[in-house]
Amino acid sequence: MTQPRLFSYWRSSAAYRVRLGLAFKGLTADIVPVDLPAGAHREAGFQAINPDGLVPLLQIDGQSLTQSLAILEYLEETRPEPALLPADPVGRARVRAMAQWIACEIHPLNNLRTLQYLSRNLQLDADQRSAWYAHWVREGLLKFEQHLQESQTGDYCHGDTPGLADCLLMPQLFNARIMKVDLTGLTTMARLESRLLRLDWVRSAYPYSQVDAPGEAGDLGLPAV
Ligand SMILES: N[C@@H](CCC(=O)N[C@@H](CS)C(=O)NCC(=O)O)C(=O)O
Repeated sequence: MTQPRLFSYWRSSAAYRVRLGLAFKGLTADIVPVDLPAGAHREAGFQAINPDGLVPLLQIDGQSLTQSLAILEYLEETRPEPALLPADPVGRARVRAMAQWIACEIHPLNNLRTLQYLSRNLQLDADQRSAWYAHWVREGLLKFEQHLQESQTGDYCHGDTPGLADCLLMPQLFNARIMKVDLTGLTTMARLESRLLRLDWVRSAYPYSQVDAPGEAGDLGLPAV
């Protein structure tokens, strides 16, 4: 079987989600870096592969898959073990709600093209742009924290094994850190994050473990992995 290929960018949170899902399932993929800040996703070569002009894109089983949540669900359906989703319908609904909280409520407000529109079209300066970013990310993470505190069921987002919600939370937290968002009070997720960062499969998917990552994680005060 041909090894999967993942079009990725080291600090793309949507690509990080898929790297986590693949690593969790014990799958290895060839990483094809797409340099988003340089605009590689808008060039003809990548557009021919993904006209959406977004990462991640996963080539697997002879298919080209887009949208990180759809990709993770595909992996779950085709490779059920280990499971990203709990067995019971209520648990699955809870985990999917947490995943969508990040994918639908937080991430679209802080992705590259949104931020570029703020500065290029609306002429916001760097401080205003950062304030936009920090506002929406902190507000979203506070709500996620509240969900965790009210109904956390174990050592991870749901129960005592990591799963889909953790694959969404880790990248959003990483991005928040890199953008220096105030994480005060987000104590439950900080605990989950440090627990997750001890796992080999998480470390292999971590942005600073990627071939296209620059410098040292320590430069940004990030947890060393
Ligand atoms: N909902 C999509 C989001 C994909 C997305 O926005 N990817 C970002 C990187 S995290 C991207 O390619 N951005 C390019 C741009 O905004 O121009 C998913 O979950 O896969």
